[in-house]
Amino acid sequence: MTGWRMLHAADLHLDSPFGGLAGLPNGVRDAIRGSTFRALDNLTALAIRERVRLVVLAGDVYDLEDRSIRAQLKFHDAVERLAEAGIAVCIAHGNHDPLSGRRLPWVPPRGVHEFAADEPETVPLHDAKGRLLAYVHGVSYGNAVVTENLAAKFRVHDRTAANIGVLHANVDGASDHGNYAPAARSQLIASGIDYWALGHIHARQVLNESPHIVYPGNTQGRSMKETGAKGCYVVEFEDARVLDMTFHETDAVRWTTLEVSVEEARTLLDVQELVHRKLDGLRAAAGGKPHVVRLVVRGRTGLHRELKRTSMLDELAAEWNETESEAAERDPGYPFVWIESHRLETRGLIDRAEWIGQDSFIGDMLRIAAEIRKRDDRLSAFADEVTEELLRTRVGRHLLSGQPLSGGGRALTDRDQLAELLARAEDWLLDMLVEGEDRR
Ligand SMILES: [Mn+2]
Repeated sequence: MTGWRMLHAADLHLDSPFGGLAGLPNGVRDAIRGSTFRALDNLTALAIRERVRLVVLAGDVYDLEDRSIRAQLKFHDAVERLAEAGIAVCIAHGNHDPLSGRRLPWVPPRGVHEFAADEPETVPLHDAKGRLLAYVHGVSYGNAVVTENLAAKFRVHDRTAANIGVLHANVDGASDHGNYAPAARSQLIASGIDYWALGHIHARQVLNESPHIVYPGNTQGRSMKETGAKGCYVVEFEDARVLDMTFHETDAVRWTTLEVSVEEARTLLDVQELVHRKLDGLRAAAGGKPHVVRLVVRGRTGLHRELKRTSMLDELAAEWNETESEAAERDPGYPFVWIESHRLETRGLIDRAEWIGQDSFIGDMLRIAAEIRKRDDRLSAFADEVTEELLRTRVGRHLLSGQPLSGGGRALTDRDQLAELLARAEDWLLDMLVEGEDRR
């Protein structure tokens, strides 16, 4: 029996342009601009440290068809370091880096293979003693728009060794990504491939195990749409069998949304302390990695109106960022936590019992809601009447966005979900109406 390891990464998007950084201080901006390259360095070091036999890269190594020279030089350098360490590298190009793009002349070192376009190629992989470990099958995009089912062309001819499929593809039509090289999961399962090393979808996901169908996600987040840890998988094989796989972080800057509840705060100073503590906590938790943060302050609090009226949160963010920017300026390795944007989503404390007894519009509204809540038939009548319409509106989406409710866009049928939606609608109206009353 032979145990061996493979590193699977995709969507490196080297030299991503990162729009909208113009206003940022140099230290922060430079770290973000350089992050895709730092992630590549982390990946290379990881492969060597983990003694992998093979690195597979499943497309979008570069960010644009018109790949930058800097990106190509850095990538060639990384691949050469891997080859020197005796690691085989197989590269399939995708929609962001098709073979038709502008390329520097480069003769890949021994043990490095770039798959050709259109028809899958098969590369045998051996260990240091010359024993066969695997067949690596893969295909690149010839141009940026490939709508053909490339996965259907993969052929397994020998199952005594591991069969690995390297492909940039949209499996089961994930709607938020371009539908390139569309393939069905069932088809991949039936293919005879033991491990599908996919790229294209930037969110990490394991679609199936034995055979494995895996998107490792991108190696570096590039905006608030790509939050959380980013990296790659190290896969452990025993002969042809996948024993285990472990996710490793490679990102150099982490994008994240930070929600801070200020329900326990009694004063604005408490709010500041809570927010500061959470921001510092981020830095500590990720072992000193810089962060770009979308800050959301929420919770029911007696401070709600004061927070809304004053610019306290704006000032807090500005002061925080100033300190971070100074530190990043002094030390390029400083793990800054940069507040990219902030949002106030607190709500006021409302005495429901007092309002429900009053002869007023608010009182009527609360009594009607209580009546609906009491009986299931009324609740479903309420649902029939409003949800279909409501969920098509901005208000409806707002009400749904607080917590995951399944059935977005469709009528809700589950009783608990309906009750929850009703409660949210009631809270929301109450907040607006009570504030309107108070202001008079
Ligand atoms: Mn991509």
